[in-house]
Amino acid sequence: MSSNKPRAILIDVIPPSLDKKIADRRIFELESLTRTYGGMVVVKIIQKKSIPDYKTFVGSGKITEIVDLAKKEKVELLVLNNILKPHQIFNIEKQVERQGIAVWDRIDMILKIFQKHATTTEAKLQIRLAGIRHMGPRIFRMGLELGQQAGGIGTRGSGETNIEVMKRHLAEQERSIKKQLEKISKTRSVHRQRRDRLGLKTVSIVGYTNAGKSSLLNALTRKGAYVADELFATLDTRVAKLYLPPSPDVGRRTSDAGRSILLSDTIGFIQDLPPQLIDAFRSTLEETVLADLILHVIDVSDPFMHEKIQEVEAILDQLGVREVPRLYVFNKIDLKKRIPRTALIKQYKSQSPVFVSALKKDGLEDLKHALAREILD
Ligand SMILES: Nc1nc2c(ncn2[C@@H]2O[C@H](COP(=O)(O)OP(=O)(O)OP(=O)(O)O)[C@@H](O)[C@H]2O)c(=O)[nH]1
Ligand SMILES: [Mg+2]
Repeated sequence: MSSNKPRAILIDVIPPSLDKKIADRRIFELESLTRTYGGMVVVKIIQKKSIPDYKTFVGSGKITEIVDLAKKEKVELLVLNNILKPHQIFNIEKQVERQGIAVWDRIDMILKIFQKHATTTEAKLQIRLAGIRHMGPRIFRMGLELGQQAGGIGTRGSGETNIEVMKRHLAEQERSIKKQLEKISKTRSVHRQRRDRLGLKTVSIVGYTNAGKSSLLNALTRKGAYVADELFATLDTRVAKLYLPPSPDVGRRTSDAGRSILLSDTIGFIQDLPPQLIDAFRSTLEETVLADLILHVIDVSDPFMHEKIQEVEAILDQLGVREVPRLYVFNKIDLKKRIPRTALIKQYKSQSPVFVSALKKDGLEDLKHALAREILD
């Protein structure tokens, strides 16, 4: 074995009645996440179960099987595609800790990728906050179990004291991180007020992760945002100025100066985006909430395009973005031979669909005109 990538077993617990196509998509997405993290997928296990097991989520028989396999395959990582209760992760961990195998659920996985990609102070703080909120209960639980064990051998109470200390420590950390985040958020709102005073309209680029949001920002503005075939390549918000040409049919109603807008790129969405993360990233996403227009970038070559559109809309809903008008941008048209433009235009009529390739810089003029029509003319 020449590779030193962590070897991983992926496990997805799904309801027995789940459509095969959807089940495939779920495990495929977990594979992409694992690859983005830098792991190597050794085995994928789909476990059909109508009700998750209280103790181990997966079920004790299956877990024993998986643990044996993990030892045989010398993996370092078990990744579950579900959101587990702290005690469930703890119970699985107990069975593999001697082998040095880590157990992550979907939130852990996403947090690890975020950690890897975070560059700004704000993103790093937001991830630490989400981590405390996610890991916190697990640590209490572990403390509790240790406390009970300790109690059994006559050192009653010491465990509980430890829990209290840990609780206090985490609560203090959480408070301090929140304070720092508030400060950054205030600075941002000062920036926003300044931009408001300039009278510039703002457009927020949103979309499923890997749809091509940063590519589009770069193609339109040469801003140099980080682009990668990875999930969650972008974690901060980037704002760039964009000049919109006057529409030929409207003529020059506004002055040249009045034809600039601000375009912002931000973190991508994913199905089941853990609420802890939405919460922690709320201030980054504020930019989106307060925009004049949402530019929703969609990968038209994605077989799950329609599902992903719905999932992005659901997250926008969670963020309280309901009234802001949408413009749907179907990207990556270079990847698909036959694009059902007419059908898409009909289905998403009120979102004024536009078709582009950020990579080939195709359709960008149409997009600029559509933007101008929506917010300037
Ligand atoms: N073929 C093709 N590839 C594209 C196009 N636009 C983006 N890509 C590729 O898609 C991948 C993701 O692009 P990004 O711009 O990083 O996507 P993003 O939506 O910002 O992704 P996150 O920040 O990770 O959520 C990269 O490999 C891009 O090169 C396009 O129009 N055509
Ligand atoms: Mg990006």
